[in-house]
Amino acid sequence: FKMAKYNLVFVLGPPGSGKGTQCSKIVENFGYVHLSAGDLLRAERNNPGSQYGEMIEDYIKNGLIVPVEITCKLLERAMKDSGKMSFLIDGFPRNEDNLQGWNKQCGEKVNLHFVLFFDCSLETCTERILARGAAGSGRVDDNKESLKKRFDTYMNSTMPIISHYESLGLVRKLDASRSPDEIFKDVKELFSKIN
Ligand code: UP5
Ligand code: MG
Repeated sequence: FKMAKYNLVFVLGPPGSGKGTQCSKIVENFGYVHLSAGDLLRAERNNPGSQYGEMIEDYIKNGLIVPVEITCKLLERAMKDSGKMSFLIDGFPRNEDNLQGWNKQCGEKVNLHFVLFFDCSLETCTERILARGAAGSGRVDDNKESLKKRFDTYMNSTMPIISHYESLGLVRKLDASRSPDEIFKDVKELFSKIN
């Protein structure tokens, strides 16, 4: 007897590289469920019943990574509640704590197809995010000061996780500085090859 495993793709890349944008397109075309760890944390922060609201707000404003126990619990719950089996996990795992916690809590229950890595210069990402902030995104971290901290965290904590998956041969790297449609052409090819 073998338990059915969740099908998984992790989606990583710097802030503003287009993870959310491409995930929406993948959902439309390939029927995956999109779970953005950041979106789940923001929803939890806005949940008046949550004991973690203030803490999450603080971490996000400072571009710091929330302890994995919280993020993992939110992801696991969303996976269960969806009733589905195939997921894009966007913006996670972002550091060693995330990776260890995830492997311990969920590693056995999932089949990781690959890690989709959106490679994009920090200059391009900055332009996109500051434009989004100026247009009224409402995100507390779409400002110059928070963005600098988000980039620091990305360089110091998330890049090593991407290297880790690279050494396992699991990274699919795409040039994310192009237009959304151009990027999606390559994304489509990768997903067409699954199964
Ligand atoms: N845009 C998108 N693609 C474009 C393209 N090809 N050309 C031109 N413009 C493009 O896109 C960003 C903006 O760029 C949008 O305006 C879009 O229209 C435009 P988006 O698709 O939103 O990019 P994305 O990579 O998703 O950017 P996001 O800002 O969401 O990235 P982050 O990784 O910073 O945000 P996330 O929500 O994942 O995390 C936020 C914070 O939550 C983290 O800093 C951290 O504090 C916390 N967090 C954790 O603690 N743990 C986690 O596991 C996850 C998050
Ligand atoms: Mg996003």
